[in-house]
Amino acid sequence: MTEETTGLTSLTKFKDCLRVPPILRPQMTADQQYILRIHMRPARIQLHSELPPSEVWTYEGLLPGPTIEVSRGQRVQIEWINALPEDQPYPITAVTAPNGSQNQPGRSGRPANQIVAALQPWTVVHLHGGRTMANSDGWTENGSLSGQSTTCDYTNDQQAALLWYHDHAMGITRFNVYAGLAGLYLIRDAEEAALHLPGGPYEIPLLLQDRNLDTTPGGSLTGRLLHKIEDDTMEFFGPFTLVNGTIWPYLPVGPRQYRLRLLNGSNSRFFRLVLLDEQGKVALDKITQIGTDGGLLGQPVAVPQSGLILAPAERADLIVDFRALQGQRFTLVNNAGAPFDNSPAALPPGMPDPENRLPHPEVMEFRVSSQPVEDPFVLPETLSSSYHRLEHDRLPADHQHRLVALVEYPDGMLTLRELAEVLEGDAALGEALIAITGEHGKTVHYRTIAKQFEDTVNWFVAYGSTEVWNIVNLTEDTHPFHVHLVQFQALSRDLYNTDGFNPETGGTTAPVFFQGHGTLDANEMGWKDTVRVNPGELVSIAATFDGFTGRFMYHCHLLEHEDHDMMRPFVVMPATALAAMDMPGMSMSMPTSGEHNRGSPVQLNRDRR
Ligand SMILES: [Cu+2]
Repeated sequence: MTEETTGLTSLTKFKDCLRVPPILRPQMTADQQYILRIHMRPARIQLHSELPPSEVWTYEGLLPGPTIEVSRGQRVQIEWINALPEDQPYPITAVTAPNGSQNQPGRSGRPANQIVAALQPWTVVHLHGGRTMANSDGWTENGSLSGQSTTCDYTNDQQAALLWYHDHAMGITRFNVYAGLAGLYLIRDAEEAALHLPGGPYEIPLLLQDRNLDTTPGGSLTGRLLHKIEDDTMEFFGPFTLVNGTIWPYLPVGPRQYRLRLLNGSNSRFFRLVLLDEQGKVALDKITQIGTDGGLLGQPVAVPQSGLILAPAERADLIVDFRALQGQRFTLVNNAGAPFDNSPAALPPGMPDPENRLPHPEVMEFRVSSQPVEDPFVLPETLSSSYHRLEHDRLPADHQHRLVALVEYPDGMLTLRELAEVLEGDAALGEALIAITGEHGKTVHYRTIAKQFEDTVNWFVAYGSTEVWNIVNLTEDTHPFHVHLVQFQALSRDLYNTDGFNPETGGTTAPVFFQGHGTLDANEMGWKDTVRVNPGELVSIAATFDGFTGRFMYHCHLLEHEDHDMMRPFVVMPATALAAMDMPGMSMSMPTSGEHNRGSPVQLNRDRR
């Protein structure tokens, strides 16, 4: 039910109807090409009917941007035009506020950050989840200035999926996306069409984002977007939840099945979504998940009873069944605390949890009409017959392994540390080593070969090869690990005791050691481009690096982490070119027959067989 919370610093929940971004389909030009021109421009948009309009940056004046819809294999050129004015102040205010203040709107007595206030429009677009050629992938440093544009070539040669496009500018992604630069991108294919899933008005994208707002000296909400972090918390978490650009909307639905396409487009907030009926009872049995980041699952799966977890950038393709629920209302609520570390909810779903930066758990409301409707749709038992589950032991025998550690230093700096095995005969350089003991008791020592974006490229991937990337989390929070170019599958989620890691030195005083196999949820088995790595976990993912060559990025998708400094480059090249490239590190990169390569946590994985 609607809460009566109107006041100077609060807004009525479920007052405004959900908006669905208009669909933009590329039209064929006279010379048989599909071309779109998309302008980034400022706009003034009401995020809630009780608020003054907010200044935002948009694609084509829309928040979120228009939903671009293409067919599989339909090659489209998009000219991304930076039409953001040079002579206007940056549209958002940023502030570092006292600890404990993130639940409140306003700057909490602190001055606006002047570096952010002085930012110019400098943008680059990345199609997240897209199998995209390197020079169209939105390399973070290749930004455009006001008045300039970049043309990207998207071949869209991948299965039907919900992707999204968003800004990726070096150092300021968190501000540009926060200011509004994000939109949805749908790829359709024949396999999906044959299922006759609920479509048209019954297929609804839901882009979830948290935001904060500035206030007047008297405490009234001004509508101005406020990127508020705390003295000791670099991640942005805000009290207001927007769905498709509207704070706490409602959606009228019929008593039928709907396809909901969810995306968490937040900077750092995780959602663990629960559907509640009017009595506050969990109604997750009404929801079936049919797809993940990269497309449809093999079979429909239930959503975990604790809720559907979506880290920033993760997507879920859902069928929600409102049949036989005429006249009822359902509330979608979040029960994930912030920062998220995979802890269970502290309180029953729907209860405000301000201690965990969840002052308003509500996301949106569904209002089922009383009018009966025809709904002949039957969810098929098989969704994607092209789907196949990857397993480590059935990967090509010569697959490469790589290892990266997620590390937070005492000064709060977060890094992706690429690790290489210390081999007998390597000189001891006095550096801090990380020792890891695998499942069968073998201990391997690793040295750090890169920890910042600007460090030298180490990961050269042979085009067409399949690799296993192992991500071990030595921090206390969950990080969504995102890889450009490919869709991967999570192979395993193993549990490690990380007490022996010392963040002061960046090394271990005692080995980090295996202590059990964790579980991947049924709804994580699909094709992914972003996977959650919880504290104390080693998550292994497998991908085949094909389609395109060139320099790409992988990174944490908490935007505050991506900007500092959890992002790294990798290069995909033909194996023949790698062989000809006489450089140190080549032996780490070349697949060899029947043998894993150095620089990998091979022993950890070989022991598993
Ligand atoms: Cu992170």
